[in-house]
Amino acid sequence: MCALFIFFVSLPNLISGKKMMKFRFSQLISLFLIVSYSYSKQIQIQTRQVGGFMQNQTLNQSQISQDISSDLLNYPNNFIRQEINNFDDYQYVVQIYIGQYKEPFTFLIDTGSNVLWVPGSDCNKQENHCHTQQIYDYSKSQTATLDKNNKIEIHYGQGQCEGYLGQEYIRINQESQPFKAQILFTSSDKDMDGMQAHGILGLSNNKSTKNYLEYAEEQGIISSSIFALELKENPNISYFYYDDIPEYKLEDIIYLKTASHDKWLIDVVGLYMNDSDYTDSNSNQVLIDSGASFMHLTKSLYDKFIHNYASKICYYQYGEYVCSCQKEILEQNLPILKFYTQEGILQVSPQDYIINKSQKCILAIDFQETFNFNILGDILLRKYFVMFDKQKQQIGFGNVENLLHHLQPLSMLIVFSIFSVFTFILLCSIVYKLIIFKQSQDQEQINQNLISNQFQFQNLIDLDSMSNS
Ligand SMILES: *[C@@H]1O[C@H](CO)[C@@H](O)[C@H](O)[C@H]1NC(C)=O
Ligand SMILES: *[C@@H]1O[C@H](CO)[C@@H](O)[C@H](O)[C@H]1NC(C)=O
Ligand SMILES: *[C@@H]1O[C@H](CO)[C@@H](O)[C@H](O)[C@H]1NC(C)=O
Ligand SMILES: *[C@@H]1O[C@H](CO)[C@@H](O)[C@H](O)[C@H]1NC(C)=O
Ligand SMILES: *[C@@H]1O[C@H](CO)[C@@H](O)[C@H](O)[C@H]1NC(C)=O
Ligand SMILES: CC(=O)N[C@H]1CO[C@H](CO)[C@@H](O)[C@@H]1O
Repeated sequence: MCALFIFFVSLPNLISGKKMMKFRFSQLISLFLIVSYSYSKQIQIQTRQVGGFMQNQTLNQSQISQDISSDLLNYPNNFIRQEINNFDDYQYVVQIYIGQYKEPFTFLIDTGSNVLWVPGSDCNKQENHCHTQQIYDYSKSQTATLDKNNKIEIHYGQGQCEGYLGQEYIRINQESQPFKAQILFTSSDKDMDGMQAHGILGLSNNKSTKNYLEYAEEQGIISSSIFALELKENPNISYFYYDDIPEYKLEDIIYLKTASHDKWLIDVVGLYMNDSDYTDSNSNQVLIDSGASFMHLTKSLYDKFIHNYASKICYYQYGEYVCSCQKEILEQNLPILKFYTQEGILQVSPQDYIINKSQKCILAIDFQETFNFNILGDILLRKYFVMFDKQKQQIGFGNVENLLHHLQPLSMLIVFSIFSVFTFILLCSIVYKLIIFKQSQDQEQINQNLISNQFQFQNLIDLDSMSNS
């Protein structure tokens, strides 16, 4: 850009004189070379920085892990991140320790619900059905408290459970200090048999209930209740970040205000499938829900998606759409879903929403008729580093590469418009200068004529005077 600008600034001088032109032109070329050289140098430096950053993130990961474990030994309270267990890219699960004997339990990370629950003592009863044999027997704990009069039922998109709210000591990590948090000890559950965890870890944005990180913060175990998810596809490792999220993860993150005080909802200003506008004023919000494996669109949007795109290369079988497995066919026939927010575009491409399940490529997009917003589950979360900040009521989306990549059309547009303005100015100045040049040439011609006329006139006068004398 700089080079272009200098080019334009020097141009008017360039055209103004023939003699000047030769001199200026060589000067200009060398200037242009210098500028473009330094510009390319700058780009090189930039990419090197990005490269270094990448190395930190990937190659030196082992070192970072070492740092964390040594941190754990030296400062038992200073946690950074925890590995997440990924079950077939369907369920993301972490381990938490309950009670004075640090009994380990696994929990599905769910930003879509607000209760932490574990199967309780009553699951032992014959008449009760629980999805797992492993229970937390609160009746043997000296620290657990619960209110048997307060029976609670929770309904999820799929499945439900019921039990009693209580309190018990828990630890985020085996080495962490214990803190007391609210837990639902279930007595039975239904349609939970596919769940690969003992319980669910509710991490919604509900203002009227505290999640376990807020309890930990309140009791001084961690300094902040902010958490972040970095979900990956198998075999890549997924991470759960909390307390102290590394600075480098927060570079280039965009923050979106939550649109609700009880859910991780964000406003979308537009929804596009490739370049077609599917913005729907009846569903202009999206829920960021790690408890959902798929994407659950509102029925009307889902119907349009199936009718206009998926039906061409996918067929319905046993409750799901089975699609072609060929990458080219998928990319040619299916659109990129683009959710435009105030700060950037969140997008999901066919390669993200067509997933391999036991040798079949199935459509990981579904519909729901309960809510008037779209639910974006792990399909979206796998694309971005997502930070949840309940205190500031905002969600951060990181993954520089993706966001920059997606915003590129916009920056290209800006560059293009600046370029066209400059080209316009250039053309104008060329035309203007040509006119001036022409005019001055004409003027010169006139002057010359005038001089020769004068000369002739002089001669005439001389002749006159000669004839007079
Ligand atoms: C990444 O590397 C740069 C230098 O290569 C260093 O200054 C920075 O602290 C590193 N960041 C992390 C998080 O390790
Ligand atoms: C938020 O929590 C309160 C108290 O537990 C509950 O009554 C309410 O239904 C929750 N809201 C949502 C949206 O889950
Ligand atoms: C995940 O792993 C696959 C292959 O194992 C690799 O191709 C891909 O780039 C990885 N993705 C990320 C985000 O690291
Ligand atoms: C799914 O897996 C099969 C082999 O297991 C592979 O050939 C195909 O490319 C995969 N498809 C997608 C969309 O990942
Ligand atoms: C969507 O756009 C991609 C390129 O961005 C293109 O390859 C694909 O064919 C388009 N899909 C449809 C259904 O138009
Ligand atoms: C590949 C790489 O960058 N490795 C570095 C990881 O960090 C250690 C200690 O800071 C360096 O010595 C390695 O060169």
